[in-house]
Amino acid sequence: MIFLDLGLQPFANEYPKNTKDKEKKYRLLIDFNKKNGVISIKKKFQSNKIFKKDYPYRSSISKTMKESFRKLSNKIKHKFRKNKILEIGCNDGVFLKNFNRKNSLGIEPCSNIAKLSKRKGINVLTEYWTYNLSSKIKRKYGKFNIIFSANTITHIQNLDEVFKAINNILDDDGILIIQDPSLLELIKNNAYDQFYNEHIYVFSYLSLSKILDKHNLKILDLENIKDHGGSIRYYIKKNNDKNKLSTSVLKQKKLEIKNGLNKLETFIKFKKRVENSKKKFVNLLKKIKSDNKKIIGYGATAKAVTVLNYCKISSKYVDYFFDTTPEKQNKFMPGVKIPIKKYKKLKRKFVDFAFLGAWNFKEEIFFKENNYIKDKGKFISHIPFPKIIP
Ligand code: DWN
Repeated sequence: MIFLDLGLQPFANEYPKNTKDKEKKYRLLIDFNKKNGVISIKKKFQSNKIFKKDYPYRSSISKTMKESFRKLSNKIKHKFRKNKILEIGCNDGVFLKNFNRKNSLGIEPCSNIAKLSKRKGINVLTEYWTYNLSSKIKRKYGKFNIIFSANTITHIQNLDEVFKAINNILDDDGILIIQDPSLLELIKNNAYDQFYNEHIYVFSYLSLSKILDKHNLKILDLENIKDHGGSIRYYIKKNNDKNKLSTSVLKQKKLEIKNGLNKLETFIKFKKRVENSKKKFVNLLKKIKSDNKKIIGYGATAKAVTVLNYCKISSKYVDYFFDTTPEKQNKFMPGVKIPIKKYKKLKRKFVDFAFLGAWNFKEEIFFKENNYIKDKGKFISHIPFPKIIP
């Protein structure tokens, strides 16, 4: 059942080089599956249409994520004492660089990004995650006792194949660790910008556990983490009656039921809040511009592409975006064609307001821009509702 229409959208990570470049567009509709509670985008794209040889997103681009993956690596080494590790969607090696190169393997289909991992000495296969690939890997490397995947599984259309392939090469006693944005946090934060062509699914514990059930996999433990505006890290094993569910799993299940994640009404209420958010955001920008102030964007994120195109915000409101990613600089925000410039520290002389495209890194950004804040520079965030901060 479709509950939200975010309008005509371009592909999030395809930054045009010129304002006249033609872009592919699709209608971004969000669906609630009454049977299993899965939230997905209606129009689903195959991985090879999105993750190609010039993918611009690098996971190591923020200190926050580097630190988060470093801490997880230490935990895996000390708590699980398992040493043969496979990562699905290893990006630039931000996680695997913390492990012994001999016992680890990364899968990354975007060749430009895989190259960055290889430069760190990591063994990487530039391939899409499929059942055939898992069989090929099993023949060459055997099974793995840790399989990790961050912000990747939700990007692959065929979940049955994803988990069949994982089952094929996970040791009987192995652990699958996956982390992705939490549906509960998305709903609480009105973070509708987590929906775009790459985020095919947004999982809740309730929906993911149902999908895993079919594959004889069970979530035994989970952690709510701050990554990407609120994510859940799931610890999953092959189903075995001896394995007990942790209290955190039971707590999450209760919380999601209490917050109605299994009911369509919850998402209809969410849709109304999203529509309100759009009105407030547009009015806020209009008011600021009527006072002759300058607004720029901070972080040319995939999320910001959804917001700008849904709210129809062009360079009439936001002059340009700053971004630290070389692959995005000197290009334009998809759809609305706002220029993206190489990042420079914010200066009050040039900027009155900065719209936080990368709101998920608010703490890191505020720390970096403390002089701008001291000089009474302001940020705008649409999360959890449009407002000026501080
Ligand atoms: O799931 C996905 C997530 C993990 O990454 C992908 N589908 C695509 C991507 O989504 P995103 O673009 O919304 O992710 P981020 O991590 O919020 O992007 C941050 C952007 O902001 C990067 O382009 C780097 C930039 N940035 C910056 O310019 N200055 C980030 C920080 C912290 C900064 O200080």
